Amino acid sequence: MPLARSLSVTSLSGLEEWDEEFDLEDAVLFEIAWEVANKVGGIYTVIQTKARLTAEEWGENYFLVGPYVESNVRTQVELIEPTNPVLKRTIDQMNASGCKIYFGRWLIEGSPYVVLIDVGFTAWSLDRWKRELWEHCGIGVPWFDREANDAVLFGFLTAWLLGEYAAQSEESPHIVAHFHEWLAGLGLVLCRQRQLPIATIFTTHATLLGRYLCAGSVDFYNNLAQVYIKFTDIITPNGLNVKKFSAMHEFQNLHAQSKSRIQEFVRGHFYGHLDFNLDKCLFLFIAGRYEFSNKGADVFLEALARLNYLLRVNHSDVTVIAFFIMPARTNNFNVETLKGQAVRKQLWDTAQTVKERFGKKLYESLLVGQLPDVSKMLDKEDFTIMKRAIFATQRQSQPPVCTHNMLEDSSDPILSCVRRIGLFNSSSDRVKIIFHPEFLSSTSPLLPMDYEEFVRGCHLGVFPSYYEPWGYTPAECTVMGIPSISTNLSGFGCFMEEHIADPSAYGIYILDRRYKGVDESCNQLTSFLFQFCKQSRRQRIIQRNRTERLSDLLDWRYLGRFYIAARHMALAKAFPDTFIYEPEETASTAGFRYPRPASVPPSPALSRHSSPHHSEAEDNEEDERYDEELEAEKDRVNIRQPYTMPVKNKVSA
Ligand code: G6P
Ligand code: 1S3
Repeated sequence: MPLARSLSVTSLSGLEEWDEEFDLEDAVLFEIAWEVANKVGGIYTVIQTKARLTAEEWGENYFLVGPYVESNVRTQVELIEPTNPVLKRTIDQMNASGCKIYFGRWLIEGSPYVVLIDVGFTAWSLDRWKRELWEHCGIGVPWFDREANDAVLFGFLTAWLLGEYAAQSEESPHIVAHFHEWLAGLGLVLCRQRQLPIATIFTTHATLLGRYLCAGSVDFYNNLAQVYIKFTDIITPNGLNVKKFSAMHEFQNLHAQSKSRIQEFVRGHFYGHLDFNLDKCLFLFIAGRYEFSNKGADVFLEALARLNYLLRVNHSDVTVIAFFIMPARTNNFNVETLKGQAVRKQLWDTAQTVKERFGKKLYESLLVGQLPDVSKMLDKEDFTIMKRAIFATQRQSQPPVCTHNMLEDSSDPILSCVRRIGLFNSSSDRVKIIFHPEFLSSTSPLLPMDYEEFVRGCHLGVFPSYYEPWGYTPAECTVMGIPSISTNLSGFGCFMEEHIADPSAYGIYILDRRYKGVDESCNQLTSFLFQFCKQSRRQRIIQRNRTERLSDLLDWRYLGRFYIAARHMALAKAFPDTFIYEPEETASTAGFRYPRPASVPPSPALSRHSSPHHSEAEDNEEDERYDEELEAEKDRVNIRQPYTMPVKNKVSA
């Protein structure tokens, strides 16, 4: 009996409402990745954020398959008995044959089912499976490579699972198996080699070849034609689960709250050197896998040195603090950094003590009906406590560039570059650097914030990547209403360039790294940064509003359609008698374009300043004008409906 499932995609501002009903028959979807319930990098974000939409579409017939990692399961997964009788028989059969397979619900939005495979438990089969791989597929795997060994075990076990599921089914089922990245890819190879009756999809998120060639001295992009031998059926842009706040400006409030926490950290880090105005301080950051040139940290540092020069010669009162959040090998925080936060805490405690003593004297005075003698409110002891606290803020050295003790300090690429360009956090520098070689955590004694809170508190994310198939970091900034810089060599940058008429007006700066040399790209980046520093607070607020309005474009509710099209394509190829694929499904995904914002001035520098010289009346008048313009922009986006989605997804045999 065919099961009818309906998918309803709610209206997105400016993007077409998409409501369709289609019949997936008895199809079952297995989505297989090493990062299912196992955070390693960006693939985890893809799977985890997409789960809700996919679960809505496939319901009880959607299974994620990943590795069993006890610590992850303890915190993220509720183990249960398999609900689907065929899958239960499959797992029971495999467990009876020497495997250890678990079933549960992943406790994330959408609560998808997960099948978790303990690859270590079947490690005794490794040599046999490697031999089979060599004999049947001509693929050799070195014996000492842990990652490759895991990939072999995971691949054989997933192929076993899929084959067993097909065998246990009473009628021939329509199985779609979607594999992510090479760590899961062997499963697909084996499905094909064993000729399992399964529709298969493979998504690559990055290639090792590209990563290594780009990080080396090869002119990768000019030789792409020679290394690129396989074509791609569909490009599936990565989406996010966009959180909508009931109050439109809540994300602006969150920015202010998180920024004040970063400011608190900066007060400690720069103790004794707080000779800059924190209210005029802009927080920039780069974050991600520590691949110095692939992620563009080299270009960022160079541009920061040039920005420092520009801000100095222009006597700017803006200070830029650039955070580098990239994990490297360390042995914990360094003493000077920890001391900074301890000194700040001590100053705070001192101020509280003196305040209490002051308050007590004030109270005593009022009790006897007298106004206090203000000159006697602070006594000698108060001054001693305060002087001692101030003495503690003296330091001989500059505020540290790096928050941790690096194991490879002398050869570390960021530190070596900082030494070369001389950005040592001295008083005369308008650009300061903080390298935090560890991912952020809300339990850190130094900067107790998780990544999302930190991003919200910053002003600009800078991701000048050279090799970046997609790049989640600028996308995450966008949905939080934080402007960012990406490049036309990143999937995200190209996607935004294609869909937005004037990206920089929306706080999406796209650096040209494709047609410009490194020096020219550095100049362009410097110019973006310098222009950004020249914006007034009001201009930044307006820009953040525009940035946040792009969220819909990055929502899985919109981007999920590419995955849906991929599955239809795979089903139609494997089961042509039951499913057909309409090529318009993907063709219809092109074409949408956010128009230039109606209120945008030709350049942000031409927008008005939030200067104290403005009268309140002027401010109100301008506020109203901007509000009207912002409304007008929204209307302009809303009336554009250029999409036609497929209506015919399936025909029965
Ligand atoms: C948000 C808050 C405002 C605050 C502003 C600071 O918009 O709602 O109250 O003034 O952030 O912006 P800035 O770009 O200077 O951090
Ligand atoms: C890859 O992770 P990376 O940082 O090694 O996959 C991500 C998810 O698809 C993608 O956003 C990124 O560009 C790739 O490089």
